[in-house]
Amino acid sequence: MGDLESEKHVKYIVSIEKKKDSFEALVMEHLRLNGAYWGLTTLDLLHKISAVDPEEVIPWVMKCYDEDCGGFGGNIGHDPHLLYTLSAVQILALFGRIEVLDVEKVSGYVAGLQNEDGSFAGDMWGEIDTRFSYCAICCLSILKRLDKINVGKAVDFIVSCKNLDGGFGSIPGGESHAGQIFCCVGALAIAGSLHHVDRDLLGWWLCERQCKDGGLNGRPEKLADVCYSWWVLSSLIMIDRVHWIDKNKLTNFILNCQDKENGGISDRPDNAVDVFHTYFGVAGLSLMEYPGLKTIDPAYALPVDVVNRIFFGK
Ligand code: GRG
Repeated sequence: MGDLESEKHVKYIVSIEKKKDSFEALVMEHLRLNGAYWGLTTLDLLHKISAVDPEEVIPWVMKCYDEDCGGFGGNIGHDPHLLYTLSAVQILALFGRIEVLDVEKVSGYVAGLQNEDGSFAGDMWGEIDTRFSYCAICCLSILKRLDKINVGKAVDFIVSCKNLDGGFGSIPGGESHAGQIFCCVGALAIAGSLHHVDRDLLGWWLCERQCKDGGLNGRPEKLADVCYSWWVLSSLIMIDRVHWIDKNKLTNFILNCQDKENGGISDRPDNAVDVFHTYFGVAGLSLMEYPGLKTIDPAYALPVDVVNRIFFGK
C-alpha cells in the first residue's frame, strides 16, 4: 500500500497531454474536455495546477465553444452538450477566468435545455437524465444565473426520481445507482433542497456499498471501483453520514490501486490506470482529508478554495 505517490501522479497527468496518439488519447477523443477537467482538478488538489500553462489551456477550451448556441463540445468541432459545458465552466473556474465567457449566452444555452416537467435534456437531441439536471444546476450556480431556470420544477423532477430504497435513478423509476445519487444529492444541495432526502435511509444504502476489500461499489452485487470513492463519499458527506463507512479501509483500497512506478490510479488493484480513476482516487482521498491534499467541495466537485473564490471573492 504505502503513501500517495503525488509526484508520480502529477507526472502521469502532465504526460497524457503529450501522448496524443496513445490508445487512451484516442478513446478519450470525444470527451477530451471532461478529461481536461479530471486532470486539471487532480493537479489542483495536489497543489500542482502550476504544472500547466493557463494561456495554453484556456484558448483550447474556448475552441470547443459553439458560438451559435452557447454550449461546449467534448473537443474542437464536436457538438455541444451539457456534460462538456459544465467541464468547460469548471475548468475556467479553476483558473479564476469565468470572465472569458459570454455568461448570458452560456447560461441561456443551459436554461434552454429545461423541459416543462423540470427535467433537462443533455443537448438538442433530447435525452433526459438526472446527470443533466446536475450539470445544469451546477453550471448555472457557478455562473450565478440559477434565476434563468425554474428551480422548483427542477427539484420536483429530481425528487420524482427518488426510490423506495432512498436512492435516486436517472429517470423516474430508474434503478438507484451511486453515480446518479451523487447527481441528485449534489443538485439538491446546490438548490438548497436537501430536506427532500431521507438521510438515514439513503445513508444506509450508501454505506452498504463498502465491500470486503474496503472499496466501494455503485450498486448491490457489483465489484468495488475507485470511482465510487467519489460518487458515494461525496453523497455521504452532503447528507452528513460519512462516519458510517470505514475510511481506513477505503484509503488503503485507493492507495493499492496506484501505479507506483509510472503514476496514475486504476479502478481496482493491478488494472491499467487512467485519468478518470486518478481523479476519483485523489478526490476520494481529499474527501477523507488525506494529508497534503486540498479539500474538495462535495457538491461542486471543485477545490473548496475555488468555490470560495467564486461565491465570496476570496
Ligand atoms: C463534475 C464529478 C462531476 C460529474 C458531472 C457526468 C456526471 C456529472 C455524473 C455521472 C454520474 C454517473 C452516472 C456515474 C457513474 C459512472 C459509471 C462508473 C458507470 C458505470 O456503470 P456500470 O453499470 O458500472 O457499468 P457498475 O459499477 O454498476 O457495474
